[in-house]
Amino acid sequence: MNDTKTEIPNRTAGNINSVPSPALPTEERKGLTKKEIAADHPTWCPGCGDFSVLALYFKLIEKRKIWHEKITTVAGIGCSSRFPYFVQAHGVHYIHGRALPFASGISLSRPDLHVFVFGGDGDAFSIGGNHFNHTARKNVKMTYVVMDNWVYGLTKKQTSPTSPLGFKSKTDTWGAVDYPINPMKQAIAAGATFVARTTHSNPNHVLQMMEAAMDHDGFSFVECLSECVEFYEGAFDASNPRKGGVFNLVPPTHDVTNEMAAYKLADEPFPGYFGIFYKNNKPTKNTKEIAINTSAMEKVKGLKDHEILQKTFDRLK
Ligand SMILES: Cc1ncc(C[n+]2csc(CCOP(=O)(O)OP(=O)(O)O)c2C)c(N)n1
Ligand code: SF4
Ligand SMILES: [Mg+2]
Repeated sequence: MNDTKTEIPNRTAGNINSVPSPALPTEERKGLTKKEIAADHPTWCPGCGDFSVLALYFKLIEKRKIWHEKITTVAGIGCSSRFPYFVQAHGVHYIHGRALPFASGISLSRPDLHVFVFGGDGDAFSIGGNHFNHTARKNVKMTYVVMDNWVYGLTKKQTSPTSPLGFKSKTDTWGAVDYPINPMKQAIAAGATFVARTTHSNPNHVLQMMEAAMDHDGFSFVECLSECVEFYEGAFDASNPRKGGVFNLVPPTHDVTNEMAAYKLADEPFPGYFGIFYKNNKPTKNTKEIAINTSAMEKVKGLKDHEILQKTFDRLK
């Protein structure tokens, strides 16, 4: 058994690069270029909204000079969840709906990294619905961007939990009859400590929201409308001024710390508002676990790993 342990530095809020990488030199390094971050050519349909989200993720990494070893990109299954394939960095394309528990493990064991999770409305709110609620309430530090296209794209047009009433799909040929969920209300009610909404058709806004989400010390959730041009064309036209719609920013008078006000904002009919709806600074699960671990390690100070194991076995006798 290895008795030498690598100290994993803890990052709270702020600049990801401010914490030195365990095995790498700490001298000033150049930020990555898009060429160094882009991997495979995305296989999305031409015109898919997901391209915009990926391009802005690259921009975020470039702008904030984040190094490969400082981030990880996690996803479940779906068109949107192919995301990690297209990023030249550490990442995981995991099981459908299970991206958040996997990401929680990374976040809790490597608090010096920033964990980004990308996925679709089906992945987040159908099969992954419970994981969404529990990760939010635990306030595990990560950024979750849900690319909401109101449909299951990868499996070719089934009703999703965000499809509006009347939407005709392969599972609802006469039109959807089940009431859709409201992702913003759900995130606020579940206890997410940062809740924002944006749309692929406004790139500057997407970048702004991803940056603010990354800087938040806690579970940050961003709903990003991302049009599926193949199976739900025009779904978000009413939110796009270039298509005759309106893009309304969250009013400057809105108090982001007021949960009830955020909930009310989320209740506005489509296209609603875009921006940060809710934000608070509750301690994260990461911080709490570090405190527990530190106090537990204090009790076994000076012991070798096999002696700690032996002590544990002795206690079980
Ligand atoms: C356990 C399991 N059940 C069902 C599927 C089939 N499946 C793959 S992706 C998907 C839904 C994807 O929809 P969404 O998350 O909205 O992503 P999109 O393709 O729209 O980006 C389903 C049902 C699966 N891969 N695994
Ligand atoms: S099917 Fe829809 S969501 Fe999937 S890549 Fe094509 S346009 Fe995008
Ligand atoms: Mg979808």
